[in-house]
Amino acid sequence: MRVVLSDDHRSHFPAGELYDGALVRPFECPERWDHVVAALDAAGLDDRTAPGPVDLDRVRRVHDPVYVEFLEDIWDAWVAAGHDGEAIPMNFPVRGLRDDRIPVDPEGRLGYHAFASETAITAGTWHAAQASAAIAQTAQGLVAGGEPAAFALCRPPGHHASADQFGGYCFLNNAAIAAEGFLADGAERVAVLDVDFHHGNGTQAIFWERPEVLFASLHGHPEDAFPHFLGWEDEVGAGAGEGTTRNYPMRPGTGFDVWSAALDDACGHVAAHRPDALVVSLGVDAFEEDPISFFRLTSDDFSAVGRRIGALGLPTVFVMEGGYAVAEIGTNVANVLTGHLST
Ligand code: OKP
Ligand code: ZN
Repeated sequence: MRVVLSDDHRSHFPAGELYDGALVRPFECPERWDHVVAALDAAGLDDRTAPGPVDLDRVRRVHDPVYVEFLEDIWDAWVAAGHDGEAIPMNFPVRGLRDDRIPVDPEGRLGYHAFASETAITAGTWHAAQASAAIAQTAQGLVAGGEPAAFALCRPPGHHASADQFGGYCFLNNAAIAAEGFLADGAERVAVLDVDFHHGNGTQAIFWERPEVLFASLHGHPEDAFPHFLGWEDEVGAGAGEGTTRNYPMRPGTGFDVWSAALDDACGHVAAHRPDALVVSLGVDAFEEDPISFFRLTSDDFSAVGRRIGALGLPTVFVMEGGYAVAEIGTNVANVLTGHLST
């Protein structure tokens, strides 16, 4: 399996994540990448490819041009306005406030383009976000060109980013960008299967009314887990896209018995969609020891996840999302990929 990766992710690493009333070292940290690379080495997944330059025209098939411009210039605008610290959004156009005007002040722009406060923007964030999207695009191009599967080792992750909002450690929606890439390259139908512990709210919103893109997500129930305001089972898409969104919210303590039944069901919907390609939002935070999640998958279970996805027999791009048990993240990712390769 081809692995697409680059070192550019290191330019995004905020000093602070707002967590538990304090600024802590972010859970989403560069060592996650190091551990994944080490485990890929150990598993013999050594067919490495550097990404090409990001295709921003294709990024704008997913993201609002005004949002792309925001990501491009917010750091400079923030510094020019006299701020010294990292840029953290703190107030938002929620119920009762207007969301039909974009403020000029960088604090207002930040709030307009964010849905949560844990994710800081730094000098190197845009560079890393573009590199991450380029990795997804390059992996997608390899699979569109005939490779059976590729792994996009994206960092920062993407599935919480919507057309015009960042948050949950995500800026550009790498999985959605890969899915749109397949359509641009001639695919008629695409499926996005999101196995990250957290609901892929951004991906869901992007494809909500799109009949050609099936989105299925397995995640902690929004009543119990971030992002808290999307991901109920009754969300199935709208308009022409009604029926092409599927949600599997699950409760604290969920183990592989229940989780894998949901995966089977989701895979049934993927197969029924008859996609030309599959994008997997591959977070491994469903792991039992993940510090910010509450499912109980073991490292061995992740091999079975890879085999189940492989049984679909589809051209597949795996896109790295979450996973915060840093010491085990590599093993869990490698297990999915080797499980997939074994099919
Ligand atoms: C990103 B990805 C928990 C707070 C959650 C944000 C988590 C973002 C996860 N008390 N903080 O989906 O792995
Ligand atoms: Zn996650």
